Amino acid sequence: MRIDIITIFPDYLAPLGLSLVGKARDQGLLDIRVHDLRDSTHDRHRTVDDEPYGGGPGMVMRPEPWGEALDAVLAQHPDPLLVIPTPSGMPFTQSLATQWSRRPGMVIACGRYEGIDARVADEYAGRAEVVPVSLGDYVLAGGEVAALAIVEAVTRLMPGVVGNEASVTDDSFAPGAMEGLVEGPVYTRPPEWRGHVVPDVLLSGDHGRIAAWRREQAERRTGAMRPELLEG
Ligand code: 6GU
Repeated sequence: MRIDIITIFPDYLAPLGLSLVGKARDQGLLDIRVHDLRDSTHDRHRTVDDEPYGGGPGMVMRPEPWGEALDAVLAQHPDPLLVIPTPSGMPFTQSLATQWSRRPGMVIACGRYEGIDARVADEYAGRAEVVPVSLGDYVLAGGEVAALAIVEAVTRLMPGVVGNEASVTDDSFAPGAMEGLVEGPVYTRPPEWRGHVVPDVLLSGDHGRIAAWRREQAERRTGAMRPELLEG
């Protein structure tokens, strides 16, 4: 999979050299390229922002650098998907991560300030699938942290990126037996730690009882932490 990320803070994406994603890059499963938006400016101060038309606080990212950067990068994508992280986007879900993990690649446009001039998304809607996405109902200072989250969620679903396939299919939010529930508690050795014991059932070797217990724990935790998931 080919992933291009455009940002004014390329160093923010350094963690993509680590862990599962870093290993997948080393193995040639993933081709991630991070681009500095300021390389697509032509003024002495490498300006990427300006005041909002209509007034108001903060600054808006100018369309011209985005146009130059996106023209160059999208031309290298046969089936272009343009992801724009923004708190005003659609929720980024496991379902989107699964769909995107089956694509040849994506471009992620990381905005800062109050966002990117809206004409940029309009311009590329004719040439790419443009998807504004949000991680949740809070405001980050820019799209870079969201890009890290999206790349990790998508690429760990690609064949060969996570060693144990079951650890992907058993995820909270993965389609399957526990669909719609978050995972319950997990335990490993030792059987007693600081007076806290591992539930007996997990040591019983009775796979039927263990599965039933895990299901009940998942329902209990979902009710406590995410009651809205139990509606409908
Ligand atoms: Cl995707 N971007 C920004 N800037 N803030 C967010 C977000 C994204 N998701 C939640 N808050």
